[in-house]
Amino acid sequence: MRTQVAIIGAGPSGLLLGALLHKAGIDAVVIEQRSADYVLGRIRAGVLEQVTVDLLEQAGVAERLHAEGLPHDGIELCFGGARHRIDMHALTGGKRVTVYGQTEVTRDLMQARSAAGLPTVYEAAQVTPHDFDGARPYVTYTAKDGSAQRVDCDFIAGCDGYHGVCRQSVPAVALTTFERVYPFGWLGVLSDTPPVSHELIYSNHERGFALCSMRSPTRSRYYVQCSLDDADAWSDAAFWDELRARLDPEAAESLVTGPSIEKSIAPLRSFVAEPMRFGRLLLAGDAAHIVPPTGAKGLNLATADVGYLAAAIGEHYAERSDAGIDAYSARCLRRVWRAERFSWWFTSLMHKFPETGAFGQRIQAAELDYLVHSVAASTALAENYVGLPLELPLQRG
Ligand code: RFL
Ligand code: PHB
Repeated sequence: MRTQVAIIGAGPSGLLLGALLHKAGIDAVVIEQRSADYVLGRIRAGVLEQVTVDLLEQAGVAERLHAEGLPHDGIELCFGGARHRIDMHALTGGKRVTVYGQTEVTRDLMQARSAAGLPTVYEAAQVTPHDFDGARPYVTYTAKDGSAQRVDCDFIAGCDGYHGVCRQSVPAVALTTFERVYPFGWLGVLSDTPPVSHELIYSNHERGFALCSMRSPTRSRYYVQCSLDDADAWSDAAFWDELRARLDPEAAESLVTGPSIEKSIAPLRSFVAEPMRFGRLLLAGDAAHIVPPTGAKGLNLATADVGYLAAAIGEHYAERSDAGIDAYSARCLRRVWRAERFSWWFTSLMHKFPETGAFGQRIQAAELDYLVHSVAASTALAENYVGLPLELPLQRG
């Protein structure tokens, strides 16, 4: 098979890239190692920046997002037994975020892809990128029926997440990686219960961090900071008790509990691999960088990379210019490092770090107090939370 762009990975990065390239008249094949149901079963991010919404619109897949997504103008910070609202909308001159699950984004992209008859290969084994340092790269894989397949292409997009094959195919000497692993995880629970508050609550508590989020007016997503043990060790009752203990009295009182639909522990990590381009292999999303989820930046960084990448590939074909491809890595990394900084800062501010002791807790309390009482400090939080701009004209092709 021959295509212009072979996309490895059918997560949000790969599917969105496929949709944006299709809009620009560029052929792509998406090759995914898991089944479509498995990909849809992963419960992950829930908050979309305006940049992500704009890109989904540009890709023509924002109809349901506009109908069902929940626009949020603020977040609440809970500490010292009380909640304090950060009015992001007022502080950023009218920007907001949209609460809409990654599962739904992925479902919309999958449906649009199959409705347009675009090729996606699921359950591909031994997916391998080849010869990306030359002019004729290709990807090989074993199809579900056991047959050996080869896709010749102009570019390979590595959208295969943190554990994917693309970054691992790059010679170690060509890569520099930066990493911080946090000594705790997040235990997440999804439940068909009404959210405790109509905005997200990020709580700093001496027992540890907690987050109250949602997927819809009838479905809640809650997290508590935990040790990296097995999620099975947590009964639903133990989870609800722990969450309640970390909220202010009013929220604790009004929290509606119910059976968990999903319960899992996610480790927290900051990670960046530089550069993001090796000849004709371009990495995007979690394949190149990971942030701890505290600032809700993971998915949004992935879509921003893809925005830059789709524009760069579009420029290659429409204008016969590789300026965008050449600038791709540096452009992404500038924005990536700013989001890494924000996610690290927000994680450090909100979580319990045993090693910092009572001094660290007092410093966090002082910073939170400053944050909610200083317009300058809350503006910096709001500006980063709603998302930094993409330095690119988005509408092309
Ligand atoms: P994904 O979503 O990991 O998709 C990569 C896809 O590539 C496939 N793949 C391969 N395909 C072919 N061949 C191979 N060798 C392959 N290896 C892997 C995988 O099966 C998968 O389908 O990466 P992408 O598209 O870059 O999207 C990034 C986002 O998914 C990610 O940043 C966020 O979900 C991060 N994240 C969260 N972000 C938030 O903003 N808020 C959250 O609450 C949040 N929770 C999470 C998360 C990430 C998690 N991970 C990665 C463990 C919770 C978890 C558990
Ligand atoms: C979520 O709804 O899953 C979510 C929201 C905000 C975050 C992280 C996760 O910062």
